[in-house]
Amino acid sequence: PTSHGYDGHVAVMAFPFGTHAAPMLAVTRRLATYCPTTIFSFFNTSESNISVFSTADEHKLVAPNVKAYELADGVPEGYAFTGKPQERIELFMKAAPRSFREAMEAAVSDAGGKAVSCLVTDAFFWFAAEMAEEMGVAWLPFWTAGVCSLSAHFYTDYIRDRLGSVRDDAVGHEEEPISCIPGMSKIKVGDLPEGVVFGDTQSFFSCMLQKMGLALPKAAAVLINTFQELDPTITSDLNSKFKKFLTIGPVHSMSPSPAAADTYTCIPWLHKQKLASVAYVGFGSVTTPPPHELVALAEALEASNVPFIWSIRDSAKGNLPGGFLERTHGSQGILVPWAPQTSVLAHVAVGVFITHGGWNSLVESVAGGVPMICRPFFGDQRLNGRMVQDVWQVGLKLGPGAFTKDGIIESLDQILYQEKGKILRHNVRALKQLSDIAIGPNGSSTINFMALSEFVSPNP
Ligand code: U2F
Ligand code: KMP
Repeated sequence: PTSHGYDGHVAVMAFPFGTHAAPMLAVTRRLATYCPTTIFSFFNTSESNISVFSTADEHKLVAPNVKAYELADGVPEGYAFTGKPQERIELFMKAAPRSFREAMEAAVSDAGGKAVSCLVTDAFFWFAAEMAEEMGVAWLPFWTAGVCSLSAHFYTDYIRDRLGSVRDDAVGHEEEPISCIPGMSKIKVGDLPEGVVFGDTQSFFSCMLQKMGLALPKAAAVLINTFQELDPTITSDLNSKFKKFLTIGPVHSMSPSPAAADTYTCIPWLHKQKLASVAYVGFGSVTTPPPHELVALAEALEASNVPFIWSIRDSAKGNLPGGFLERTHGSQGILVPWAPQTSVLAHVAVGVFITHGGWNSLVESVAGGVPMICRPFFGDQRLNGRMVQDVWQVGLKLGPGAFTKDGIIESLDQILYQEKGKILRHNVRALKQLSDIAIGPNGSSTINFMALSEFVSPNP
């Protein structure tokens, strides 16, 4: 887009790891249709751009007023990876303030000199608060997970003060409740993201989240992929801490992207299954469970004879028990390297979701009315699993975390065949209704989306 006829230029800054860029692009798509006279420059690494733009988006032109820009990944030339965790994230983040500034110059020049008028960024980019201030524009950070984890990061210093003795080592304190924060009475110390009070509180990642918590009150508005009725207490508390707090989710239904390709024919397979009978299994984009847990899960599925769709990377299949693929694939279930997850979870044949509890998966499961079995791994996932089991009561959380064959057999039985499952299904369907209302006409997420479009467009 050139400057002619356009009255604003929004720089959208995506985080290119985990499932952050996809919901960010979804929000950008919808905003661009609401604000047709505003230019949207979408900054993301080329690797992440390839995965988030569908093949339908020819030349990455999703709308005439949206353009994707390639951002440096921050890996120095000839760099030898040491293999430490989060190495790519650290390299990316260290280079990010500069990479974004450089890419933004190119976008401004492409836009015929139209200066950036607003920064919509992943909330991880705490440094964007300062950038926006220097540029004299609004900063709109987007938290791609839920309010519970956002609250944990916002209150990190406070929690550390209150739980002083627990610092660095939660052993023996895992079961202590976090009663000092509004809406978090069911949360236990051991559920917090690592780096808040236990684990490495000084790691690059923990510092990033802590700085984010301190920067958010400077934002013109904080955006989040949830609906306010899901956690009214935490939402209203954060609402009182931020200038504006806009719940604009579930993003995948509020701002739907072109339908994902069903390359491995999951949907036709589901059409042949009974109502609420299928287990869908998937652990998001970052994690694969360790080999012994994959074995436990495979054995449990086989022993319980539950029909399944398992989204599993080809590289992990080698860890499945001998003969499992031959005995089950195509008959009892299907194993696919990638599933059209939102459509799978929306299908009436799916009765349970075995998940790591990543936030996108969680809201997609709620929107599909599907109860969950959560096996959390890191970050916000333990908090999400706790909320699923003890607050919303829409699923079970495996404790103390790991999969065991008997644990999965028992959970599948409870959810698919026992009274417990009926209650969980009833509860998750009630949440689904609230979510549908939130994204409907005059719903809370719809109203908040309108407020957001007024921030980004000078003449809505
Ligand atoms: C990080 O999330 P993850 O990528 O690990 O997990 P999710 O938030 O659950 O997102 C996975 C997405 O990938 C999609 C699925 C979700 O939108 O529909 N997907 C698919 O379409 N097909 C497949 O076969 C498998 C997945 C992080 F790890 C979490 O802790 C955070 O909560 C999250 C958000 O910040 O980011
Ligand atoms: C890699 C990632 C993510 C991560 C850790 C990784 C990621 C993510 C989070 C996260 C951390 C704390 C929270 C919520 C999320 O951690 O994408 O409260 O969102 O090693 O890609």
